[in-house]
Amino acid sequence: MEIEKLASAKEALKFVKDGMTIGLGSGSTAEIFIELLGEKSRKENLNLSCIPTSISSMKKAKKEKLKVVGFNQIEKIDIAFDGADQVDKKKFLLKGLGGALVKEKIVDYRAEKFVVMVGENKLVKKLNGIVPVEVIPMAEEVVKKELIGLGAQKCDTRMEGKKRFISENSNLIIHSFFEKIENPKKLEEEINEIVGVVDNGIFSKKKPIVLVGKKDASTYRF
Ligand code: A5P
Repeated sequence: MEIEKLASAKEALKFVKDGMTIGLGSGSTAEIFIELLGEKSRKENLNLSCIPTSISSMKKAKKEKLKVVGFNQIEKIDIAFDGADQVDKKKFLLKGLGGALVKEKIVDYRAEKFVVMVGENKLVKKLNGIVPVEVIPMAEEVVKKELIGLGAQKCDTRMEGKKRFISENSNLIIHSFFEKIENPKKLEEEINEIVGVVDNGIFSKKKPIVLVGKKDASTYRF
């Protein structure tokens, strides 16, 4: 698994050019990428500005001595690099099992180029399974009912031990389970139309460049 992640992150590094503003995703693959980016930036003395999608990515970037910026300091995001939980044949994504989906979508959707780094184990024919949905806490139960109305077989509030998991935006995350997602675009929109939903883990509106790492450390792109 690690070999696959490392291979895709190494390949992603080839897209980095001096002067770029870079969106940094979240999760283990993104963290590997951030480490490699730090090394490259120091070695080649690059001038990069990085906008992270979670506190952990921000901490990692700072540890790597990368310049961390916010939206008020930049004109545009040249490129964003992120992992994913599933990628289907049309390059629709499921993301957010790390709980950072809202900030990830804010950054990834706005980037001029969006690069997704995954191992082969993340590839599926059709998206299926857990769709994380970030909700305003008071709407927790009503949103669950409406997700069931949209076809979810099950909805559980994400927990952290015995307590509800709280996102970095002070919201709850509902793990809604969809056995098969026939139309990711439609479902992404329908879920986001539910009043009380902040956003969900289906990423269908920005076509990424997908870099797939294999067990033998080779990569391919689609
Ligand atoms: C974080 O919220 C997620 O969207 C991650 O990008 C996703 O869970 C992939 O994580 P790994 O790179 O750790 O598999």
